[in-house]
Amino acid sequence: MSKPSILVTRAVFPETIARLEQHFEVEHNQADARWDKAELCRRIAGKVGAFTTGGDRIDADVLAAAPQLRICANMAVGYNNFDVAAMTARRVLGTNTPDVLTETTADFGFALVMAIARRVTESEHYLRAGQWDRWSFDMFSGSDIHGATLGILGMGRIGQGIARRGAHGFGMNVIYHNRSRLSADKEAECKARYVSKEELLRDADHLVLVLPYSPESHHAIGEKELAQMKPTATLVNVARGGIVDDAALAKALRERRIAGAGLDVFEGEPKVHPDLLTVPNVVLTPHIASATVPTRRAMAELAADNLIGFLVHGKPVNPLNPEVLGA
Ligand code: 8YV
Repeated sequence: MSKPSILVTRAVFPETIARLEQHFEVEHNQADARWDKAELCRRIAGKVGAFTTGGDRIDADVLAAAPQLRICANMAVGYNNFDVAAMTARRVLGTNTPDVLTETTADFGFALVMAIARRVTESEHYLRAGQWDRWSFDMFSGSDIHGATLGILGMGRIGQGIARRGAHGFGMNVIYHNRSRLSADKEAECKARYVSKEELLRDADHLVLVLPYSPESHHAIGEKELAQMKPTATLVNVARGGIVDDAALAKALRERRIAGAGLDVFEGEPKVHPDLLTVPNVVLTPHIASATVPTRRAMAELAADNLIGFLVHGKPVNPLNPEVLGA
């Protein structure tokens, strides 16, 4: 009997592909070519499963091109690239890779907090440009991390990881805002205090965004919110582009209405708003918060577990629309 066919849209670890090949005919984008929507539609036609990443938009058009499709397994915890309603209507299961990237992403969130607060990349550029010719009392003075108020917008797993690092590692005063309040136990573990969004914006010295992207969180940080922050505050986004209005942020940075920003995600990435590229008080990284070798391996393996679990054993590990599994 021939094996079911699946598509792997991006280059991933050869070991993961070898494992998938034990169960499936695998079409693998080994060259990591950039596929536009038409190419994705062409490649996904006839496949029963797809191993996707955050850059692959799975919408009604793609689904229409793949009538046999039963599962899209995202190698990411975020899944705003999936039109889940359209997938459910077509009885296509979506899965993601939660938990395995929590601590790595929280580490990186903290790396950006530190890099922007202590002006690490800005001062490095200065040194590399040969501009450092003497010590001066206020050269690249930043803001403190220890003892400062860490604000977290979106208090899921990654937000809690960042809170724990801030509270336990740096003695920060941690405040957060979230759709729902954490249990008392979790708040105690993170030493975090629930506040309104207004208080969060007003009081945070370092504000970290870790909320999922949805139409409700679109431009959760725009001109109005930036105006509520302290001029000495920093902003870090390790969640999704689109949560921040990048044009408004670039303007606020240029006008020094906030002190700095650390951004790993952008509206319309991999394109970056040109104004963000020209302001000095920003640290920009290309969506690498989960990029350590062990974590990327764990994400790839979990996406493969979901494909094998569902297509071979009828039991996915991380179903996003479990209603598809019934009947
Ligand atoms: C991925 C991410 O690198 O997990 C997520 O939601 O944003 C990142 O870890 C990216 O989405 C590729 O799939």
